Amino acid sequence: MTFLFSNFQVSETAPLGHLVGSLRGEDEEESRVTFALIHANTSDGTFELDKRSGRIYVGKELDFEVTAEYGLQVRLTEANGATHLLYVRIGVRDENDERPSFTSDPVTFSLSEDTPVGSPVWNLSAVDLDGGLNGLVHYVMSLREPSPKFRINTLTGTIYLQEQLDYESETAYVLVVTATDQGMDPTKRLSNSVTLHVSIGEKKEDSKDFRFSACVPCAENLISYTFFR
Ligand SMILES: [Ca+2]
Ligand SMILES: [Ca+2]
Ligand SMILES: [Ca+2]
Repeated sequence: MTFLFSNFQVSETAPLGHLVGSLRGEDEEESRVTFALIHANTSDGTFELDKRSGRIYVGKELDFEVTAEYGLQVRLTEANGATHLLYVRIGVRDENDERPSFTSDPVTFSLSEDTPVGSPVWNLSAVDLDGGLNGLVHYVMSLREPSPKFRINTLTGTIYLQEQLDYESETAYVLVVTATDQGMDPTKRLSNSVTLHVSIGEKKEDSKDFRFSACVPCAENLISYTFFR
């Protein structure tokens, strides 16, 4: 008995019945050889083997995100009864078929108007289950109303304050961030958006700093009051 190895690649979006590869050689005599699938790391018929032609077909829908590689063992029987064992490795090729997704949408948070400029104020994270560039997410802020007080780090998804907030002039902001994967084919990139509602809180006044005096004319006396808050 001899041991032989074969390697095939198939796209995860290959339709049912797609020809993955053929185990049959060029030799005329091989027409009398038969093939039998004796073991697979999945026994659910993901691949079908034609025992006469040695052709392997896709039998069930593939998903790179679930199984990226299969191993099959095939017994090859010659006309004279001699048998050989074939190890067949089938690699599943990733396609960009997963869309980035945010864990929650919309996102709501509040900031004090005295938040220092340059502070990170929120961290967004979108998950894309694809492999490699198909699953690498870039973030872009697509709506910055009413003014560009915020910016986002394209790679990390961290949002920073870039201008001083002022409760008296604006009490809320709506931001829209779009996460797009970096699939090799730019026309097939997938994206998803999230809306952020940011409410601005008034600065907590320090009672030591906040004091004023009022002079109230009262009868003949000028009385001085000091107010604390
Ligand atoms: Ca998939
Ligand atoms: Ca994929
Ligand atoms: Ca993707």
